[in-house]
Amino acid sequence: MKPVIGIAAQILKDTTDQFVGQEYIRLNEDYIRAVTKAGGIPLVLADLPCEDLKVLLLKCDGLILSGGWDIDPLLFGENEHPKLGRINRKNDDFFLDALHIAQDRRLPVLGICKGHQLLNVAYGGTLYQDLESQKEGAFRHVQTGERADYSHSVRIEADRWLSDLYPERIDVNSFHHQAIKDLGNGLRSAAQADDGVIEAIEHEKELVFGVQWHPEMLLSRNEDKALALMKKFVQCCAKNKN
Ligand SMILES: [Mn+2]
Repeated sequence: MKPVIGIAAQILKDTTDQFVGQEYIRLNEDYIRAVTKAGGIPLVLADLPCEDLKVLLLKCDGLILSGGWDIDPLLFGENEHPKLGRINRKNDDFFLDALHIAQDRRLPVLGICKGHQLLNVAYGGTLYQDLESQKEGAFRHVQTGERADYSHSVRIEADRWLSDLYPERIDVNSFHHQAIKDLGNGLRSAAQADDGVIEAIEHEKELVFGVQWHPEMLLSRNEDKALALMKKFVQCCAKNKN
């Protein structure tokens, strides 16, 4: 049977149409397509009371934390930097709840973009709240191109979860305002940009992985390459289930 992959979606306040202030559960369809093509069955998870979230995660074999806005700096012991972007604490707390349940169940977890940063914070790490002003020599990591355009390259580190999938250097997209500063406990870098920004992580012992780029958005450009990463995660969930 195919593994079921829970995908934690974002809570977003609408500011664009007639329902200003209305909150929406939003998940880019790319995630659904990517998990399906990688051989999994996606289950979209919304912000629910913990006991209900537990019931849904009992049906899951893995968890994906999706992309979204900035993370509340109080979660890593800092006050707001003047250039902190849009945050939604409720969303961060929901992601942390889902992660803690997945950890209790020893489910594999993949964080994408904000999800990758949230993993780092959950393991006690810190973030650059405004990468451009806080890290000297940082490239622009909020690209102006389309979602499947490449923005910068990353160097894949040896003996990591991505190293048997890709050559030493690959091009990726980049849509993040924040980035990992100090790594969380038990986490190590799996890929870095040339400005030193950590673009992928893995846990030393647990089945916990993160990527700062958006592989699901790259499906339309180079499906095999983008899918390799998703397939590896979905297969890890299938294997862990047995
Ligand atoms: Mn980047």
